[in-house]
Amino acid sequence: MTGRPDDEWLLRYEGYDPADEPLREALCTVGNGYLATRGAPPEARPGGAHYPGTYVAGVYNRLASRVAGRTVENECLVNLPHWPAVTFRIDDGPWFDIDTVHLLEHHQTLDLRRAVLTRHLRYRDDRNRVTTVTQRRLVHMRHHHLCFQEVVITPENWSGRLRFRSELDGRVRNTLVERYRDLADTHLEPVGTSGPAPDCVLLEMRTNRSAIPLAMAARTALVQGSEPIPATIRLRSAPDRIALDLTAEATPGRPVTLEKTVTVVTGRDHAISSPADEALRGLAGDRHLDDLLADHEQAWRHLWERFRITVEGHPDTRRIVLLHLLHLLQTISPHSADLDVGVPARGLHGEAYRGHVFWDELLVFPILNLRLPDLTRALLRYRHRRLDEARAAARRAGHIGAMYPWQSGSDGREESQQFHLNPRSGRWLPDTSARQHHIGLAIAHNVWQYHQVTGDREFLIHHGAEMLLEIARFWGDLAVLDPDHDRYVIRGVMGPDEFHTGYPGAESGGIDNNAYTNVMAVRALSWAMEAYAALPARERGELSERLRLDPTERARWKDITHRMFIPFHEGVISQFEGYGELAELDWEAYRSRYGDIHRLERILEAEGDTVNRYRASKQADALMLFHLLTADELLPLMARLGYPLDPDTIPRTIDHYLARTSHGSTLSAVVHAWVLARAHRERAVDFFFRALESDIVDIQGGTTAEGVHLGAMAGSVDLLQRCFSGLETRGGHLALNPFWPEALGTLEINLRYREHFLRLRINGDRVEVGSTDGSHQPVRVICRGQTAELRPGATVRFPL
Ligand code: IFM
Repeated sequence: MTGRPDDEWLLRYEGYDPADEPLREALCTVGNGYLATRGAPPEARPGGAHYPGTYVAGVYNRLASRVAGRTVENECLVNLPHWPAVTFRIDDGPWFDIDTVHLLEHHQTLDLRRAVLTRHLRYRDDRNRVTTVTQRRLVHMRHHHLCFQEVVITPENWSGRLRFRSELDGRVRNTLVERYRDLADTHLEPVGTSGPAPDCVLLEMRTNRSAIPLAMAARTALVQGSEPIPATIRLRSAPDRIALDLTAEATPGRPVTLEKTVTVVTGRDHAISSPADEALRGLAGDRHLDDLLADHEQAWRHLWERFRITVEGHPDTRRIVLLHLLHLLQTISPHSADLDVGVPARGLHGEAYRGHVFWDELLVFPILNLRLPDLTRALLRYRHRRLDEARAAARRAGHIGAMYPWQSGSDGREESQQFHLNPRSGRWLPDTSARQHHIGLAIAHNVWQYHQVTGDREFLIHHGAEMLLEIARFWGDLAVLDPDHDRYVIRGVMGPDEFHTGYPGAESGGIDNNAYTNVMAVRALSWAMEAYAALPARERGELSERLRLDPTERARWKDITHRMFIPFHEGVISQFEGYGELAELDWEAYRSRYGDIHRLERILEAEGDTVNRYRASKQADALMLFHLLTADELLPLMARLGYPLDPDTIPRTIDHYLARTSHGSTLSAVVHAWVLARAHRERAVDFFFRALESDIVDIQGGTTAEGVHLGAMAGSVDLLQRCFSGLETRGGHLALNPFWPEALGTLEINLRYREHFLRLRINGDRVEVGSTDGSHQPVRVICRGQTAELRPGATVRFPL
């Protein structure tokens, strides 16, 4: 990546190397929250260096496959037809193929301000003809069904017949991820093609199991300047693709432009009569391209106004922060509010984890809560709609309440795979990650956070309290009173550290008393009781009757919040009970033998060993407690449980795990930066930069190409927003306690808190909070013990 220091809004790539393409294609994805398209060139076919991928949020399909002698089912976010497909040839020469011509120049730029991808190249062919090609693409942020691809060809030293092929190409499968290549990958079946007008084509397909109809329509025009040019047009079609071939005369120095406008509609969309009908209606009308572009830019300008976060620091830092926000907004945007979708961990940018929804939204919601809280609400509704499925899962497991799935897709059933491939050993192994029941605790946390930030009582009354109570109920039931400890214990789970699937010798049975899980379960029980008490009497009575909640159950919950077992060893919080008895790993030996040991579990398994034997974590686990809870929250909670922590316990615990973590997940750097921010600012800043690099330099070695890491993207921004600034939104006021790294210069953030649009400015010397004009209630701002009332239109300042 390179960039001019003066333009942090451009992500530029110079040159062309097929080996870099998969990463670039993921990072150059353009999208609008409804759909996203990877940055594969329009002429690309899958295979080799390129992977054309388009994904519409929530369009999943389930297929059965045979792996390791068993039938398994996987639900996948479906790769949809390649709508940008445009290629060209000169006279009767071959169709353009970047990998066979002699390239003279190649630049690619993602304009972060407008989410427009531009590629510019010059090449010489085997007849010494020199041609300039410029390709421009966008997925419209205001009109969410609309996409646009432009290809401009300029002959430099030749004239001749220029033939374009503009296609909707349904010959796509889900083949991006090498590890999944043994799994069934064909999710679409053709329905029909037609050419309803000379410049227009329509492709209809359907997912072959979920039966979601899909239509794409394309209108293609050839212009010179802004004038249409005479062209002969031929329609070509096959069941799974349809194209227009457009031929015109080209002369040196006179650019010929192909403009392709495409609409994408699926059967999941609202306010449509049918996908095909809507796709064609979307192309009708005489909206001028310039107006559409202006609308698109305006929609992005409005979003950037809300999402403005800037640090003085280095321009590369600012660029990456913008890139992270861009990809967040291309995955979750105001369009998501109506879609019944969750937050796919890898964006709409690829096929890793099959587009599933995990707990990563924990790191995404803090960004949305303080800007577009109605989006968090919509994403929480995705969870609420799947509450019945979570209840059924709890019942099947012999429990009450709601057991949310670790991985979720269309209908909320558990989508974690039953077997996964260790690419190092080539073995398919049982996958026990569905034991990560802590996902439900993250959902409870998110409900509570949303409530704290917005004070949205209607949500709490109609959805939030029910989720909190049902989640609490599950944990209240899973916790059992253990006579040996004379405390409540939780057995057979997996913590956020995905290395430990069980104890040595019982590899898939889960572990007991994961400290993070036990503490968060206590929190969830407390939130449920608080929410219950906060409901208006009528709604409380109705909910209580509906859920058959009785005082005995609530009394048990209260007891658990005083008597939960938390394991310790060597003066630190144990990741789980028995962790202290595990062997120490010789980290240096493994580092020097393997170099990259992020995925230590794969290395050990391939060696015939198991990571379960060692004190080794993939990512922050016990340390998540210091990420989600401030010391003010954690210390009284632990004291109430009968574990008063001495002042050194937290730093000792941080050091203990820091030395024993491989950071095999990009979430790890975010959490480590957070927990180190108070005591080890420099190390925290190192982890912050590591989190920023997660995708742009693909620190996990090849994973970004399969989809960006949305949790790390949002989490790295949240480090600026809430961690280094010490921003908290508890108890109806705004608190700030900055530990601001001066190397980052001044921070400026736009926020929405309650009715206020705020502008926050922090540097090493002072904090400033300004509110825009309006008639809303003043808000209390507290900064390191100083309190001020912030009125609309006013600014409060605190020296540090
Ligand atoms: O949710 C994460 C998990 O914590 C670590 N493995 C990847 C998942 C999806 O990002």
